[in-house]
Amino acid sequence: MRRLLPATLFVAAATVLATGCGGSASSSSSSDTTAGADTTATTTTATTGGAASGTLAGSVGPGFDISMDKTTVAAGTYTLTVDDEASAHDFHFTGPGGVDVSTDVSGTGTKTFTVDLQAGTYTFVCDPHSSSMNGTLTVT
Ligand SMILES: [Cu+2]
Repeated sequence: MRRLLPATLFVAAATVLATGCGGSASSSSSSDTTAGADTTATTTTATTGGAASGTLAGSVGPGFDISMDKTTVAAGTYTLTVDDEASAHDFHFTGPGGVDVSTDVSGTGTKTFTVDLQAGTYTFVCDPHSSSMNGTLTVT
């Protein structure tokens, strides 16, 4: 009987140690839950950062007219289609981010450009008649 007593104490001590390990495992589970929350936050950020996109239509000529179909758009990537109907005018679009696209003054027809628009003010002009043939596009 006296020999069993120390053995029982040893088992009890081992059980306490095992429980201690179990406690550590629970802490790890808590960390996993936190990581899950981070993943959710990342997804939310990606949704918020999703840039707008769409189409813009510019027109110049045949008279001394130049225009764009929208005056304000959200930042994003747009397909700009320009209808140049005059051999005396061009449609020159410039602004933030190095955007600088243009049709030819002597040429006519439709030209398509892909432009990455940032918040700010973009300008479109007919270069030979920029003082009277111009307009702006506001990007928010
Ligand atoms: Cu012009």
